[in-house]
Amino acid sequence: SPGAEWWRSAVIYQIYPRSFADSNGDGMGDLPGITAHLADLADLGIDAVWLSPFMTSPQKDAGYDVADYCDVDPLFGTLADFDAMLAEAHARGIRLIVDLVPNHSSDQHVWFQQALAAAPGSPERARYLFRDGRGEHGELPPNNWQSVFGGPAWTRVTEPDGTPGQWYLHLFDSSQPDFDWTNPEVHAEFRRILRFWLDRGVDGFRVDVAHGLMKKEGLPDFMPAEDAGSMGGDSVGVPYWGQPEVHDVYREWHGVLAEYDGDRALCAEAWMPTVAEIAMWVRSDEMHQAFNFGYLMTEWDAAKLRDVIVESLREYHAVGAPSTWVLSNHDVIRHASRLALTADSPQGDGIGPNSPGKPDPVIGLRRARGATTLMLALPGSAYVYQGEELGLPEVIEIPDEARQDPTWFRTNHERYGRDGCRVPLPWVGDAPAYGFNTTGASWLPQPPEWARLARDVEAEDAASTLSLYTTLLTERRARGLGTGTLKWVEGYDAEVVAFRNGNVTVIANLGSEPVALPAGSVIVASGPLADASLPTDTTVWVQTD
Ligand code: ISL
Repeated sequence: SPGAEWWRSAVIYQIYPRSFADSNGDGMGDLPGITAHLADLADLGIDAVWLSPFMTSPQKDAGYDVADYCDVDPLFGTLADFDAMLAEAHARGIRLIVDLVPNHSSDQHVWFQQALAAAPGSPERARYLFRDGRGEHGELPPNNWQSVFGGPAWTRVTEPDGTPGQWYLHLFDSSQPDFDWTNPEVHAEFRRILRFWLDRGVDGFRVDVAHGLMKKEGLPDFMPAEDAGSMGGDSVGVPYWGQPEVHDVYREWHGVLAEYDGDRALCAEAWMPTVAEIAMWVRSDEMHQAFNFGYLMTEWDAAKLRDVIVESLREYHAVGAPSTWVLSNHDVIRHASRLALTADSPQGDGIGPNSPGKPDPVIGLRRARGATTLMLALPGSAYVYQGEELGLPEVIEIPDEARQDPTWFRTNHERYGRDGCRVPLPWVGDAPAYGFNTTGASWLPQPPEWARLARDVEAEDAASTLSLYTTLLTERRARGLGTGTLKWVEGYDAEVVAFRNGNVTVIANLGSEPVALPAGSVIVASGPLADASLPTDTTVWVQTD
């Protein structure tokens, strides 16, 4: 597995702990469940794990609402379980990065509780963004910002004396108050949190909402997109995304990580509109990586894919970093469904009860396998979201009463939210809860197709998606594709993506006509090949020297 600056070419597997594996039968995945399956992840051939939040939390946003940053939520286990998991991962050569949520805490965090009990203008309030309301009696929110999950981004509190009082900012749910990152106390606290996990041995952090920590001074009203354009930039008008002061925070954290040996790394989660804006969080003295959402958001179209690959290599190269590649995560429609959707937002909350049509599962899976076979041949680092190695689709048929994502509630059921990509994994086709645990309990219901998509079933099938991922990861590592260089191959139709990386020629056929295979031996194909030709929606790796 990669050594120095391992993150430049690593394949990093995202574990969403509540849905991975449940050791105690309460229907919620946990840390001992992860430890028990690390051997399976080593067999799959990944280099590192990114673990979504497992810290103490009331779980209003599935753990992205942290009440204690330096402890494990009892749902998931204990700090001793964490240490055991980390030791087992390291023993197997798997690095571990953990999720850090610095934009906001839970409203149950002791600092927020202290802020509610303290007076306006107090140092306790100054750790968050409390403001007086507008209107004669302060009855209107301080500005017009909207929550990402829907509804206003401000909630009014009742003061300790019982009167209606100030408002606090929450870019997400009202249970997730935003910190004030102009306050040095907040900086000091997060340096302490970083060191707490670095001292335990983690290899780095995935930084949640990395583009949101700093807000424009004065918290001015948000200018509608039309006007923002006339100010000269895509996100220039958004006063809470991508403010330049955020760079200071990441320089500070880079310095903290640099005090530790072993190439600890920071990866930014920053949903900005262009690859260039995403890449701006990466610098040799700031973040090591940023998720390439430009690639994720690209539809199944050869010209658009070529363009985004060119743009990604250029923009990340310009900041001295490798590109990352990612197709799925816990916030977006699983790519085995998304790539068969026509005109929807890739974010899970983009589909709802009134969305047109349902993605075709056969086309979706074929394209997902083709897209992954393309992705894992690209130079740079790749992220794999738990379950995509089984070809799991988005689960759309979840009973309304079982849904848990705050988006579902905050939009009055107009958007389904992101539960459909978070359904607990199937490990055993013929077992209670498909082997997620032994009791059959599951925090979200699992659909019947989990029986044939279970890990043990796919492990026996050479044509399964699990077998495909295992071959791709083995060959990627053996051939050093992650540290290679991409060279475009000319001479194919516009609907074909073709490039070389080392001795591997990669051909993806997104057109409707079969494409002739180049001379050489086939290493791996995302689907069946017919008469030495590459069918629609299929990608192949051919050794051509
Ligand atoms: O800001 C956005 C769009 O411009 C959102 O896509 C936003 O960046 C994204 O929702 C952030 O997600 C992360 O933080 C959320 C949490 O619910 C997600 O699960 C997490 O990945 C709040 O902590």
